[in-house]
Amino acid sequence: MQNKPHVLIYAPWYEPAMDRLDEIAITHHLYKANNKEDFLAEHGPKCSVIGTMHYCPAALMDAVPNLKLILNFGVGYDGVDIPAATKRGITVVNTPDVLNDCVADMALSLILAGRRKVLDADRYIRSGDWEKKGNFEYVHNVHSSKIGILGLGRIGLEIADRCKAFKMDIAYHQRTKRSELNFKYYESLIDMAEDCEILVAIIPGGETTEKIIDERVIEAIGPTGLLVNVARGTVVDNEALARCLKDGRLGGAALDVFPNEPAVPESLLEIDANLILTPHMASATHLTRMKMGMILYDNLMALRDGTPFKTPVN
Ligand code: NAP
Ligand code: 8YV
Repeated sequence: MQNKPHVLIYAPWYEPAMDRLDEIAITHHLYKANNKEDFLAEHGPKCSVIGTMHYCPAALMDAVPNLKLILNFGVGYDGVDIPAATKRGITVVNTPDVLNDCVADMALSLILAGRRKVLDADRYIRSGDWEKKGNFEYVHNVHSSKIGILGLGRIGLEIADRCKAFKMDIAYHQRTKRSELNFKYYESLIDMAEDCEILVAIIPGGETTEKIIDERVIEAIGPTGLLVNVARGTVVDNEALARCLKDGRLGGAALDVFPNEPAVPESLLEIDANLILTPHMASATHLTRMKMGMILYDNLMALRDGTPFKTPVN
């Protein structure tokens, strides 16, 4: 094949999908290099593409002077400097839609496990407490409970569909009302949090949503309520969350995402009940990760063939 583009892989993704890129491109794996500066200086100028996951600052773009395309493995691209890319004439593509079901499945897993305290109950048996102390505590319903979805976009809508099947009462908040849908819309997040027993966040990260779930919102969800975050770690004030869980102002939380992954705030790790932590795995099934990778493959083909990109975000 002629004119194989050179791709700088900043961070690796699902290996079977990443390996497919080698059919149509020459890949340079920066994350494997001992001396990243030397590696960038040697290979950066050859590359017209960067492959990454949610991260590409302007400085990295500048280290690849012939850059035309950024492949972002993920639908969220909050760590990619979009204005800098646009200014430099670089297209950024992401992987929307193919992960909606998977992420919604995970959100429901966390809602069900959090509400019914499945992990605490498992620990209750293993510690011998069932025999020592008798039956586990009573918990709150999933069915018939009121859920507020923060972000009724592609994934939020799939979560809503699943909540309907679980006979939940569904509301949502975002900046734009979706008049075509029958769910109750709240103009104010705090008002929705006050009315709901479960709040699930599925909005983009970045400056505009930073700590949008602050101490006031967390308190509004309340002592019998559950917060589920499958969005980005930055959308929650995690220190306030830890305080509210510790002193009982919030009933429980289930978090798939954290501000500085893979680090998890110490204040959360200290909490041993009513808190479920998962390592950013909502889209991490073989099939979904392959589909995400193949969207990037198709976009790379488009660059090679001079045809329109499949999923540009700028
Ligand atoms: P989407 O279709 O663009 O939906 C995002 C929704 O968030 C929109 O409906 C938008 O509505 C709302 N929103 C945006 N900014 C907001 C704000 N400041 N306040 C309130 N609502 C706001 O995106 P998606 O494909 O569903 O993905 C959503 C996000 O989920 C991604 O960006 C990513 O961060 C996260 N995610 C996480 C995982 C994981 O593994 N845990 C996997 C996939 C995605 P308005 O514009 O009307 O406000
Ligand atoms: C992935 C995600 O975990 O799509 C997103 O925005 O956060 C997830 O699907 C991912 O991109 C791999 O890090």
